[in-house]
Amino acid sequence: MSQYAMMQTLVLYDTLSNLPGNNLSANPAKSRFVLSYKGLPFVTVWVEYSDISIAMRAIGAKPNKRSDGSDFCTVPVLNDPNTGALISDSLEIASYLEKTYPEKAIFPNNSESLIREFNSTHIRLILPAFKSIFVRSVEVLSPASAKFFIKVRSIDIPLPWDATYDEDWALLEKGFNTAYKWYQKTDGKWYMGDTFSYADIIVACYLLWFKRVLKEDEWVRISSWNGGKWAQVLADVEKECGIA
Ligand SMILES: N[C@@H](CCC(=O)N[C@@H](CS)C(=O)NCC(=O)O)C(=O)O
Repeated sequence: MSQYAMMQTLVLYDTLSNLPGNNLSANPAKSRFVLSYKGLPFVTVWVEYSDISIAMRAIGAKPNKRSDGSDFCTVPVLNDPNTGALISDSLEIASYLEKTYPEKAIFPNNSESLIREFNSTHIRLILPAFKSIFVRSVEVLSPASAKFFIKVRSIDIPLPWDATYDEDWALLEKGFNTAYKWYQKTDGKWYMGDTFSYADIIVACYLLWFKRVLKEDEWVRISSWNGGKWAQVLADVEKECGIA
């Protein structure tokens, strides 16, 4: 019998797209990968992007502030009926799951604070790609969600968005070259060498978002960089987490 056979099923709130299998966003994917890696029983509730804030507020999720000062709620949100916890934010969810279900560590060797910093550093490396990724994300949302997405995301990344800016692609390649150098510093396929961690989940979940929304030739371009490292990292992490 599985160690979690007596457990109640956890609920992950994620956002909906028109793509087969629904999933789209990187942050909820991080939580899904952790739940799956730890072998925890969970179901996903899919929320229309334009309804996330209202729906998450209604279940009591903690609000955040947009940079224009307005309140909003985000996904992922995790509800754990075994403890009564209701957690917002992918990093807090990872931290909660690690503390509550420590088997199959995602922050091995006390690496949580370092990996928290790594999360922001990695986002900065891939930020130049966001205009392209936003354009493509809009294409797989419902009309109402596409309109809402443009309204709220352009607060931080102003319009116009274009998926073909050569400068953005050059900056993105530069960011991946840096990430590649860091991977090369260790002996083994993971960021921490032979030791799998949440750092690899972070890298993979942004790649998954790119792969899901980009046109095929755009994804092929990313996958060709650094000797095919990025398609390989995504495939390795999916396998390690028992996804796909
Ligand atoms: N720091 C948060 C960011 C989550 C986030 O930005 N979620 C987006 C979807 S990926 C969202 O819910 N946006 C709703 C909105 O802006 O109204 C995390 O890591 O969970």
